[in-house]
Amino acid sequence: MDHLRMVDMEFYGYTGCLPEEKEKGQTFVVTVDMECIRIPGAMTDNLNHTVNYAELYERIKSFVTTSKGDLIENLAYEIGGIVLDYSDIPDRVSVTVSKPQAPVTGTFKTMETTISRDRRLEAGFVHNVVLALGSNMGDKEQYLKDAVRCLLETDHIKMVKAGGLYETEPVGYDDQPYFYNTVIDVMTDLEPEELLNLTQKIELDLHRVRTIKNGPRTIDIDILLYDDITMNTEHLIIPHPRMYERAFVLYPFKDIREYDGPVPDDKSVRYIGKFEV
Ligand code: PH2
Ligand code: MG
Ligand code: MG
Repeated sequence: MDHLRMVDMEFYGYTGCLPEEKEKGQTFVVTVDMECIRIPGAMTDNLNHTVNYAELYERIKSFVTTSKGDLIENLAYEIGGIVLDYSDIPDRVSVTVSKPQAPVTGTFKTMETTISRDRRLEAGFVHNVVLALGSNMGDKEQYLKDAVRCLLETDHIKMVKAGGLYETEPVGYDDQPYFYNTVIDVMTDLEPEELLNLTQKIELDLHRVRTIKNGPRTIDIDILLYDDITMNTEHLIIPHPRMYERAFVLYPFKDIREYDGPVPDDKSVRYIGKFEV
């Protein structure tokens, strides 16, 4: 995860439950911690590919210095909304609001709250899913990337994390080229059957032709896990019934999830590098 933080910004504001707090005001200290998988500007060195903290600072300042609500929790929540509206880049934001001069008699350093907001959860992307991707025809890496792009373009899938990219020996049917495999951790608002319809549609769009079982394919997208459900219908078995036997699944899987179970010791799997989406 990449972070961009705006730390200990001091403002004079009027948030508070007591009338005197709303009238006289006091100092507020605000920290904003923005999180995303990869801040695009980290690679491109272009201000348009990140969050311009100078501009965002002005927005936060004008909000904090004019708000007259009761709770610092609500102030922090609203600042989180300002951040997520300002830029599409952060997936999550944590906002800490602190009142070092809160009207409380006694000794304390500060009174503070931290409120986190997650764009994916708020959009209803509440299901955690792991998908396996494989290709052994044409430009294999490009097919894997195209599959991810097609998934993201539907607006029903958000990336959480990608495993590494691996070159793997074919399993099941030998007389075919090596595969490229990876797995991705995503969040979705789709139900399992809807997700299957989507992955099958994308397979067809990417020229997959089903001929030989386990045979060559431009792209294969399999659902490995969906939350912690188990299901077994005509079309769909979750968890994927063979995932724990397959080195080409488990190697990239271990990159994204805790897994202590056995991994087939496999010289048939070669790490190629990061899977950059
Ligand atoms: N997929 C299969 C069958 N065999 N072998 C490798 N190495 N990688 C795959 O993705 C793969 C396979 C059926 O989907
Ligand atoms: Mg498969
Ligand atoms: Mg499949």
